[in-house]
Amino acid sequence: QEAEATETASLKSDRYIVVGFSQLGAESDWRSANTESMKETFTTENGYKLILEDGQQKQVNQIAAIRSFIQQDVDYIVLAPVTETGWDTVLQEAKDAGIPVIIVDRMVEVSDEDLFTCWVGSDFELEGRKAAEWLNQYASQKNIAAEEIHIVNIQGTIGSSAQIGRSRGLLKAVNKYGWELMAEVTGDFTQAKGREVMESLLKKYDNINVVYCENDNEACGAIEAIEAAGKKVGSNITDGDIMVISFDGVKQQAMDYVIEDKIACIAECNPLHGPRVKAAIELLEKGKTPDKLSYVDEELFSANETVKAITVDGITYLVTILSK
Ligand code: GYE
Repeated sequence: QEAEATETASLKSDRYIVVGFSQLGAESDWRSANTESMKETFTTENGYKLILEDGQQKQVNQIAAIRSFIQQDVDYIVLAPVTETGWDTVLQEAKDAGIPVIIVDRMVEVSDEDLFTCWVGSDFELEGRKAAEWLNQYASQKNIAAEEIHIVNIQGTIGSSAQIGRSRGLLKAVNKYGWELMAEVTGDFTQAKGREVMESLLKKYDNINVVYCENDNEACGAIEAIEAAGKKVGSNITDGDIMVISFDGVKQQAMDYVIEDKIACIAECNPLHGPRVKAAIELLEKGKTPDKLSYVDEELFSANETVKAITVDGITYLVTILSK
């Protein structure tokens, strides 16, 4: 550790800005793209030294990483938190050490908002509401009654902002439109777990016709399970098809599935936060205050031309129709 501290000190004397990044893991294509974006942005050519720690889905590992960043006296700590709660103590330690903390992607739920400097990420509940509203529009265009819609939700990592927001977005629509939500089971945002969970859901329920997957990796896994069970993924949900709805729009296979109509709709989630975090650091370096919360604008992708636009809270979003 002393060696680390000396190394950091010498880097500082070289006038690099040292950024300690606690990434939560490597569960999905979204996550890989997010890590890549940080690595590409915080290069020595750009005047940075990035110390990257992979938390492997465990908050204890992330807390240990933050503590080691504090010991190394980094200039900034960037945290992509696995879940929302449980950060107060370690963020207080960073604050006491005078190190600004930038939260990225998922959010933290803390007793005092001053425990972090700013946050960049997505409005996950809005993503969920947009995806659910796409389904509502689709059903009304096709004259499909609410009672005919039987949904299972393959959730993300329980307690993560992306899961909480997307599940809430769906639940609001279920309550509003009267669809049947048969099950909510976590798929941990991975393809393997998505497949496994879908396999068991198909054994348990024979009338599932919509699968709401909280990311693309789970969606790809669910599609494998559906096809292995001899069922068809598609949009004719009153005719035996199972419709897949998903989030991210990062994984190439998922985008291909959209074009093949195997994924009906993807609510985009943008992982390219490196430049956004850098912009915040640049402001802080100049003694300015970045916005406390910065949300990224995101689209809906579909190859199905039934729904051209949706409206949530009075705001209309055009659907980006990917051509076949
Ligand atoms: O949607 C999922 C990833 O927190 C927004 O985490 C992120 C989510 C993303 O594993 O693919």
